[in-house]
Amino acid sequence: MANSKQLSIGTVAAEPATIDLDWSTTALLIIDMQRDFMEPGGFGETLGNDVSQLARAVKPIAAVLGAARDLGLLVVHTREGHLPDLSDAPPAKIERGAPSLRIGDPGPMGRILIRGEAGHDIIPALYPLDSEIVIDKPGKGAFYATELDDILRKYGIENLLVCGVTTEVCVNTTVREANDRGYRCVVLADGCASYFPEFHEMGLKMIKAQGRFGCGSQGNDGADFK
Ligand code: TIU
Repeated sequence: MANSKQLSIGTVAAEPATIDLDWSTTALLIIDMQRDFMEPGGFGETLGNDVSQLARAVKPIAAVLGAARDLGLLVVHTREGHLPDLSDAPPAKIERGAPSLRIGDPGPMGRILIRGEAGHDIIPALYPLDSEIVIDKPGKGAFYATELDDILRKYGIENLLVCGVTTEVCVNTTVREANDRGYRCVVLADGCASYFPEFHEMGLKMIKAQGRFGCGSQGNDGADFK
């Protein structure tokens, strides 16, 4: 959560253009770095995906998270998942594809994509501090049916550094939703990943094209964000 440190303007090397951000109105938004997407036996794997493709985003996110904590930025983590009675999970979502296990079925990390289960939680390497905000979302976008917009406005946030998984699904949807709501978005390219490398690449290209929804930046070791 934002602390009382004196925050300043940071210049972030980004595409299509360098962007100046006032750190005091900037939050780090980490999308769905959950065991259900990242680890074998979770939702991602039940859909037939190779979860090892997502591991590359962990180190860059850890670096940026460390820098954000040092800087005193507001840090928000999201988790995709559903209530145990599935009342917030539309049939169209539960039915989709031909997964080996469906949302709500018992799996090795508990019921698939259900709040409170081990698989629903964030991976240990990026675990939120007690002071950080965790948003539970039933959809792909982090604003749909959540309190995220109210919280960001309460903290005076105007800019979002966005990372997480997957690039083309929950990151892209959230950045588009954020853009509609007036937030300046910088997507941290190496802090995002997809089960499909070509979708990652195109997902970033779509965001960066003419800066339509936001800019793309390498988060690298977090050095840009100090
Ligand atoms: N299935 C897939 O690629 N992603 C999701 O369903 N959620 C997120 O992107 N987090």
